[in-house]
Amino acid sequence: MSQTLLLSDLHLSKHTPDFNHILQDNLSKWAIEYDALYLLGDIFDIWLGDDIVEEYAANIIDALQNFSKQKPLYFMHGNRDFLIGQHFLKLAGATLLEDPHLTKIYDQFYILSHGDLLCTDDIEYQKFRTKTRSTKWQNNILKKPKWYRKILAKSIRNFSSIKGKTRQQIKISDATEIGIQELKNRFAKFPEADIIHGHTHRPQIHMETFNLKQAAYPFSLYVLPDWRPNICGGLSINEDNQVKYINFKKISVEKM
Ligand SMILES: [Mn+2]
Repeated sequence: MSQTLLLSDLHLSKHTPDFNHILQDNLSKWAIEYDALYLLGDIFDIWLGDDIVEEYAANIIDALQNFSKQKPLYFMHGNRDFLIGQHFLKLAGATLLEDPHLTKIYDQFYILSHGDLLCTDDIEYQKFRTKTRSTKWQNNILKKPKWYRKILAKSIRNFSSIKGKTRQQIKISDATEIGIQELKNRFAKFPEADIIHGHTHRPQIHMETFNLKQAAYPFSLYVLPDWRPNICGGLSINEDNQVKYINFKKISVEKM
């Protein structure tokens, strides 16, 4: 049966060799099993420019390139890897998607988003996001030396790390109904479109609860899982429009 795979929030780095191998090993299988792969942001824990590519990242790029030679690969920026640029995309063979992006997978419309846009209660973060997504700001940063950009990495991480945050601060890092309503309004011509996003690390399938006031149609909202020990997964959509969570990491008996 035809199926498509969507992943986000892998947060890969040189400190996650297990996850890196799971991705690399699976990519060659996925090229056979899936029609396409969507990477919806924060694939890397941090990305400071295409001119700073560590060995672990080069290996991942190779595996992505191998996939994209066989099947379409789509890529959307997250709040950690938004400095991924044209050089990376070309090497990986990935097509960049704007956030948000409306697409049709088999017979169903989906609005795809990383998800940080939806966290409208986090006003400080939204200001930071607007600033750091401007071409002018990015061009300026990419001219700075590596040591400078490594300092910047700290503030990028701080905005989305729950470490040292209060319960209230953690709460404002979730998608809000206002954010979801705004997203639906942007694609008002497609009221039946479902939403798929990541970022919040709160994997869940919301259905009836998101029958919003101004939405002409009920729709489903799928939150992608982040990768953590024993859960390295994503969402698959099959040609019958069935969406399901999948886990690529076999859970060993001892750890269950
Ligand atoms: Mn994120």
